[in-house]
Amino acid sequence: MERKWWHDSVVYQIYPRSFNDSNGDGIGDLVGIIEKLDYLKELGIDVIWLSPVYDSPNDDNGYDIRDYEAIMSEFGTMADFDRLLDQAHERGIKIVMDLVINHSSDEHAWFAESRKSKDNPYRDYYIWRSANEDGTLPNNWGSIFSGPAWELDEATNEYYLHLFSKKQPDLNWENEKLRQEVYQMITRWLDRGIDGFRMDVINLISKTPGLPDATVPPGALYGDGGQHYINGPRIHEFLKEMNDASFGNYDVLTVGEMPGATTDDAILYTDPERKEVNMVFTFEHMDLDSGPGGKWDVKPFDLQKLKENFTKWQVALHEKGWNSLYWNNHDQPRVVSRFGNDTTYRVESAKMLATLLHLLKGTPYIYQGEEIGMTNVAFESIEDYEDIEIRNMWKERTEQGASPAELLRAVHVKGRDNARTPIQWDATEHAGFTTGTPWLKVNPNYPTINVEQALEDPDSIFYYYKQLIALRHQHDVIVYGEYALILEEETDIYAYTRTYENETWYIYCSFSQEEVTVPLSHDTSDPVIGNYSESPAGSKEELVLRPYEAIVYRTT
Ligand code: TEU
Ligand code: CA
Repeated sequence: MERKWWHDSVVYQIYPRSFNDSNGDGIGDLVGIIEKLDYLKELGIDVIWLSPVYDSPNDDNGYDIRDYEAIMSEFGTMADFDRLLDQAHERGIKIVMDLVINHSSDEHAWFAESRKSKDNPYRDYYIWRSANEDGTLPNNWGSIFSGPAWELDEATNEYYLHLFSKKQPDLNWENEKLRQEVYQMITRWLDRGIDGFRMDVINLISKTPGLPDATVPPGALYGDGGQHYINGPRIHEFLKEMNDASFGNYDVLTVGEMPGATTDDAILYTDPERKEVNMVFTFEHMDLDSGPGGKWDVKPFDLQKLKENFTKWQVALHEKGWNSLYWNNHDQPRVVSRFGNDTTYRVESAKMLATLLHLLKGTPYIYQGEEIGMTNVAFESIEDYEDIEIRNMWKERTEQGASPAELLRAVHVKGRDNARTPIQWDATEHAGFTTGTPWLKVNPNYPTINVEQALEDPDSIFYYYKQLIALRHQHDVIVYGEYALILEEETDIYAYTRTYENETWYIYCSFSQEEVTVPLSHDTSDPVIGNYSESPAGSKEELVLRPYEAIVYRTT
């Protein structure tokens, strides 16, 4: 496998709105990020992925872009951006931008033109259809943010497609002119010196021609349009074309966010020979605790399913392609609350989960606050939530007669705002995030869980992440070693090996609150890293793992 700089890199995702506010308006900003670059340098990460910082009316916090080549005024100016890029580069940190090109904002100049008339030169930049003869919507697809995927625009009495909110009309990738404009925009950012792109729902850009109706899942209000837009008919052609015309000519990182991509799809997307993208974000492990009713249909976490899923991805992409590794992002609940234990064993389980993920093969992504073990939040009132996905879901389901108490419970477990509460920098008011009023309330646990505390405590989650990142930089076995699942039948343990040349690493991770004894087949005199300060008990044949223990051995 040809070595690439992003093979042994660790990425840190910043959601700028919630990261650090430098001017007291309650909203994180670019200067706020610059102020914390030394903190990230201390952690040891290689790359920052910036969630969107482009001009936006913020219907979906920047995932609705009004101008791809201007900076959101709340976040600062283009000069601030260039300074951030320089200051990061000076510290050896690269910057990857979010690229949201499945849709734009309805306030984008293209859409303003497009909606004016049916013969406007920009009409075909978006997906317009008239109602069916019987007056029904062009098709039965639902929006991912509730309601139908079509919105009537009165100026021309036609509907436009929006897979997300009404303020996020889908771009028409069938239009060659639109595609070329997008590629030129991408190239201008690359020429500005950025180091790559995280590509928002990029496998949704090609829709089945004719936009046929989709099957309606039992109990659902709308058809599951995903059948006609996930990994659609021209997706590989478009990605290859984009790669040729833009980022393929630069030594940058590209990661496609790809709901519904299987390992077979991922091999096609990430095989370097095919020149599409470097890696994808799969959703499969994020969907393991959801039932057939979707993300709000909360199911208990099943470790055996996680083991099966990670193993499938590790094995499938070993020879060809590349994995990305993540527990968290701005759309997902906090992992320590989700798969760990955020009460009695918060520190242990956060470190255990970090060990499990960071010793796998692929490029790890850390989401802001994960490195100090930030947890989910449970606001008492729906009014305290800002996320459009939560708000739209709430409106639709309460109108359908769902129980508000049950919905609120689901929001507490799965809502995206769990990840978006401001970063807890210290124990002062509003967690040191802002001197004003934060745009979203801080998690009330900030007096105990915060960066200042973590930096003072040598045993903190922060310093554990720092060690894991450093290990990846030092050991090829982590970067390139072959993966194998071991102790498959142990339902509370995730254990695996990594082997490279003559070296094998053994990774043991316990998800149990009790002690668990597992059989041993190797020497334990040389532990690499673990989340308890004393070595575990046991013998030559057995290892006794304490609650949420993670321990790593190596043999050569
Ligand atoms: O997310 C895509 C996506 O599929 C999510 O909306 C996901 O379905 C949802 O969060 C699960 O609850 C990307 C961005 O990461 C997200 O923040 C945006 O809202 C979305 O695209 C639209 O741009
Ligand atoms: Ca601010």
